Amino acid sequence: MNQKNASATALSLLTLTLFTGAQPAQATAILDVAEIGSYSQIYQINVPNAADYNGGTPSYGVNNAGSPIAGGINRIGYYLELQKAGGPRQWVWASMDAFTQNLGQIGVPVANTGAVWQQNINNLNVASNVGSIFTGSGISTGNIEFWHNCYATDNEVGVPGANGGNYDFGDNNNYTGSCYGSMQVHNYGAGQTLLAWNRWDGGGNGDLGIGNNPSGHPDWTFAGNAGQYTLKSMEIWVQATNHTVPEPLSLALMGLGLIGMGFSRRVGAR
Ligand SMILES: [Ca+2]
Ligand SMILES: [Ca+2]
Ligand SMILES: [Ca+2]
Ligand SMILES: [Ca+2]
Repeated sequence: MNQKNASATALSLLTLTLFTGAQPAQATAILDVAEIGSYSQIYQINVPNAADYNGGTPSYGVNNAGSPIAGGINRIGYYLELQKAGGPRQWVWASMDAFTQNLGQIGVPVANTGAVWQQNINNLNVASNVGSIFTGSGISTGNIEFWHNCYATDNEVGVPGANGGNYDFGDNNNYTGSCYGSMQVHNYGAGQTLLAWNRWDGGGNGDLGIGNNPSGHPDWTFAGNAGQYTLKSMEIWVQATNHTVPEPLSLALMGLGLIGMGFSRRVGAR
């Protein structure tokens, strides 16, 4: 499948939503994230309750990692959308300057991807509908903890403010093998985990959350709560270096035009 243009998809989703009058349960980053128009989708995955990948490829619903981004990758964005039965739909978006040009190494960091990212990230943009999330753009205090290993609480790489006594935004991945697994994006300056999905290499129910875990370890380690969500979708998007940014006005006009066409057709059919 080719990479989908976010704007075109957004229009069809918007049109569909307006005509059916119903917000889809799963909104996707296209409807939630203002900057998504200049990004292309690389991955989507419905997070399973439990996983033990052991280097195998996760069951992505969308996987465009085989289609290279002409001219290179400028930015990478992670989006997590969660909902419990009867609860509010919650989402968070965290985009950052590209930390790799390898699309195969921006998804779930299972062993066969060779991806281990334990580092700061630059120019973090954060958007969310969760009130406790510190949002903003160009944030200079982002970091990621992506690995397939087991890990310990000590602050191995000296992330400012991290607690050596619990699992948070500064931990130690000094173990080998496909054991537990961590996929976490943080804003250490705000003392905040933005999104976390852990234990996809450990078997047993995964750890999944937006923001800091209010009880237990802040980065959701050992929460084992993935089964509590009826909606749990992660999306990963990239912005090409030579991207174009669609103008909001023209997008809106195109949307109105489409709606107008549908409306007159219905009127004419009377
Ligand atoms: Ca720690
Ligand atoms: Ca951590
Ligand atoms: Ca280490
Ligand atoms: Ca494993």
